[in-house]
Amino acid sequence: MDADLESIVARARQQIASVAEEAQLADAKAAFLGKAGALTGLMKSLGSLVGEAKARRGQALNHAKQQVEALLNQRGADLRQAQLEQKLAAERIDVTLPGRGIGTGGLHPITLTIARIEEIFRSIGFDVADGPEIEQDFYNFTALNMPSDHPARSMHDTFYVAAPVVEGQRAEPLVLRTHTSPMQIRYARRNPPPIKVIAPGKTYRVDSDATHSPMFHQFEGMWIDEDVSFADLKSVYADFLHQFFERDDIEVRFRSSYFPFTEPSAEIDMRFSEGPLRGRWLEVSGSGQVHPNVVRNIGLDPERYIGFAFGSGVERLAMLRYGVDDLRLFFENDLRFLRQFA
Ligand code: 2NM
Repeated sequence: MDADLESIVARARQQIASVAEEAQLADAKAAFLGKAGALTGLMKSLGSLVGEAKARRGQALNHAKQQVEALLNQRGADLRQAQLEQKLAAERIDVTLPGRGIGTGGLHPITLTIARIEEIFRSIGFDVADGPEIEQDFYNFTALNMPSDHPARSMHDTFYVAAPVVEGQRAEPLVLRTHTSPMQIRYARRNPPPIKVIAPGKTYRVDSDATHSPMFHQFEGMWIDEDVSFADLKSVYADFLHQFFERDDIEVRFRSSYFPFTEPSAEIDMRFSEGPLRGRWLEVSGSGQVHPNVVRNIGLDPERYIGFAFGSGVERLAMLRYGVDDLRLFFENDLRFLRQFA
């Protein structure tokens, strides 16, 4: 081959070998075979030759061109292969690695406690009611004999929720229920006596400190029939406490109190006669005889029907049962705490 062509092919070999990415190959191709390429220029000068010399030079040029094309193709193939191998290496999945494992979930201590409470009350013949957490004023307050000027109705104590606008009119504001009694009212209006029901669930009040959370859990109970008495309340609640704490050394006492929805009303206290809390009276529930106005509001005649109701805090009982000393532990979701109940 002619010396000038050999040196062009040698230059091409060098330049093509130094190309690191497929996209840059086009530049190398243009430098030798493009419009202004080194070989293209020489092709054009073929016209000035004739006969044998022209044929020989033509063959030599073609040969040089084929060599450059072969170099370009080979380098392109090499680069694509290298890229593929890099991608495969980067995306490789080692199927022999051990699996991540499936963790075992657990129920939250408050959920566990509510389940226990439901089980115990079902064993004493109570049904379990369910209902909305966003309530109408009627079910949360009015039906429960709480007059319009009752302090619990103030914005200070209750989370109000703007009701949707229907046909251009905004309905009465709704409230995040401040107790679970509205569920009992709903239940009692749908079911005939004897009414024997508990209503467990979340409740909301504007309150937040070391011993109060804006959301907490309650369970309220109600038993209404023609001859239900305070003696029944005391035996039901004492039975519940014995089953809940799984111990016999429990005393129960009633202390006079006031609630708008009961008359008379009483606090229920308990004390253990053994263990670290022995001898200390602990307040565990509010209670009372269901107020005649409330009996009327659920559609029954208070001259014929009578009963009792109580309301207790789930967190309070869970703390006593499990020995938890800070209410906030239930809401922080620290797994070190929660795993102890799993
Ligand atoms: C309490 C204390 C006393 C109560 C009353 C009613 C209902 F629906 F019958 F009116 N449910 N719960 C009640 C009574 C709740 O909580 C401290």
